[in-house]
Amino acid sequence: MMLYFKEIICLLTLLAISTVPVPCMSGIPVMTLTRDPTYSELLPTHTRYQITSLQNISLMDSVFGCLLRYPSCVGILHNANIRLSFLLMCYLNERSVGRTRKVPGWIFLSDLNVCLKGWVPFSGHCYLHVKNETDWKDAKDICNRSDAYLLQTETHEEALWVTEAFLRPVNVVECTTWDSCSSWIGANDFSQEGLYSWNHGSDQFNATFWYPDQPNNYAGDQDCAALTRSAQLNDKECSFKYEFVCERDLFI
Ligand SMILES: [Ca+2]
Ligand SMILES: [Ca+2]
Repeated sequence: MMLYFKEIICLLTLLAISTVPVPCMSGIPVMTLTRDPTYSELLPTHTRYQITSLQNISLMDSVFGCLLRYPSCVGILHNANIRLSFLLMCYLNERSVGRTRKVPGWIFLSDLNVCLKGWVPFSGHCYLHVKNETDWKDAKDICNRSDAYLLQTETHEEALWVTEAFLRPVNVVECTTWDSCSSWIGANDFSQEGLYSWNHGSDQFNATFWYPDQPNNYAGDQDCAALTRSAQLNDKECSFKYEFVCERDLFI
């Protein structure tokens, strides 16, 4: 009971919307929810990143739900006028908000310290976009040196989010072909041609969202996988230079 009481005190402190991180007792995630004035009255364009919507709910109960019931929750969009909350698995950003759908009464609270500085949280993991173009092995090594691993897009939902959050949009001047401006991911078919596996951890490679007619092992020399800007996968020469994304567990 005392444990529960302490958690409530901690969360009440968070609700003061302090910009100073508030230490919580060990055993629950240390999170500081801070209002983000940039997106205070805007609604997300995409609904697929919403964990759930909560009707007839207070801001305080929304915070409880985000912190204690949904490990992938990193942001809350709340409208006190209509007592409606959306729990979000990612931050709002320039590409994910609808600037023409301005509706009064919304506030957005983002969690600012579940990831290291510069890393972006999404659904239980932290991501770092490295814009330096490098070959697959160097990309993997750079991620490993940061206690992370090269992007592991197990689901299409994750691939869509990474694409929207980091990769340059289709048709920008410097990205003239369907596979240019892709990002390396941590998968290869080194051990058996055509049989892809993740180079980190023990998860099975179940990704099915290959670009049409890929992997094609073009010229017999494509053994590393990349994420295209259409959020699909392609096999590519490992010596090719792409930008990349590192992934790691939440910093909690
Ligand atoms: Ca191959
Ligand atoms: Ca290919």
